[in-house]
Amino acid sequence: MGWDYMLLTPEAIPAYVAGTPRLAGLVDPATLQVREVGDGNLNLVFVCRDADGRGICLKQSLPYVRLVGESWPLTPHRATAEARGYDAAAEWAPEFIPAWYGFDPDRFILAMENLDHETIWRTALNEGLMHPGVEDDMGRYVARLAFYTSVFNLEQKELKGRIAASVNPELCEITENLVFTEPYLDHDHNSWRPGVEPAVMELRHDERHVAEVNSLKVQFMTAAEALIHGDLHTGSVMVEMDGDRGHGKAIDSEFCFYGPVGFDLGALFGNYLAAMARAAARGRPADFTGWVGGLVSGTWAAFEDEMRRLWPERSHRFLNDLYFEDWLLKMLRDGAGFGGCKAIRRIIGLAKVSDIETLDGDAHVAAATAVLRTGSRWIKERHGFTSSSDLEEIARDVIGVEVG
Ligand code: SR1
Ligand code: MG
Repeated sequence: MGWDYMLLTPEAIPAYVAGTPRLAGLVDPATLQVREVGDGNLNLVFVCRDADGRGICLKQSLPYVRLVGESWPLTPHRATAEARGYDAAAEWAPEFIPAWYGFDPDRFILAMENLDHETIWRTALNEGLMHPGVEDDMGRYVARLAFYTSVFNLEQKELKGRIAASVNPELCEITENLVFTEPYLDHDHNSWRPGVEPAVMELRHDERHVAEVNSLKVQFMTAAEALIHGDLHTGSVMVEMDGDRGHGKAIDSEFCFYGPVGFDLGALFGNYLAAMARAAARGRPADFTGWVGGLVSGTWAAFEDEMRRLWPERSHRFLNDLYFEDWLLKMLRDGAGFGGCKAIRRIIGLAKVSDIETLDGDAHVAAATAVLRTGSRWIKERHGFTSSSDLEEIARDVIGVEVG
């Protein structure tokens, strides 16, 4: 389908803001300075600041995948899904997202707080910068959505209505293909450097590995547990320090839908794994590698703590405490499985990560291989995991340095 809506330009934004009542009071359109900063895979992103220093960020969906170009059309309604994610988080987890200024459904434009003074977490991790506490924030963010948008909090008809309204088939199809399918097939989207080939082939010829990935894919496609972010990698988190404590805000929820809670945990875990492998390759100091090596446990502990805090508020008393303990263990194991898949796709498939891509020569091969092997062990061994340290111990063994 062709799409007919006006794309924003830096020059057009002051008039757009002035003509949009919910935005006009936030900044002074007459003195607005605008920069296009979209360096992601999909969208246009504009950061704007007025002469008094007041800011706003506008994000507009393109009708195609920016990473590839107009040859890959993609529904701009992904902005509708992103708005749904922000609406939910603004209600239940507002401290973990940018201030949310609403959605223009005719032009697929999202408006939010300008975070141009903050850093993308992946960039900070790549540079060896610590933001301790962000891993805690993200665990609590996942927990809040998991609790408040699920059967734990919502009445049956409300829940069914939300599940139906949140289907996001085009974006889910990208994930189904890029995360769970293409890495295991010959596909134009795939590439790797020659030294990584043995580890790629190990995965592809490992029937147990592929069967477990199949199982995780079907779970991703069918388990409507809660409204999830859907793409919660370290490039979807903005970070800043406040004294000794780092703070994180989740952005870019366009893959949002009712799916498995463990998929959001796994996105974090899998990207922490890439950061660990990079930290080892770069020979980062012990305080940094120790912190990065403990991110999985940090996020898990915060998730668990937040869920335990919320559990007594559940609206359905038939959900008993023993069920909850089983559910928590399942989330840990799901996080490990999805985390393995998310890490592996970033090595083999489309949309690789700078953590590993910017390493050269043997360092790249060692880090990429370690991510593949750790990811595969997380996937295959997850059914026996009882603690987040199980994931970290495997990463430490495979990467071969002291992390965590
Ligand atoms: C075609 S979009 C490629 C990737 O970018 C997003 O961040 C998602 O992870 C998606 O898989
Ligand atoms: Mg994204």
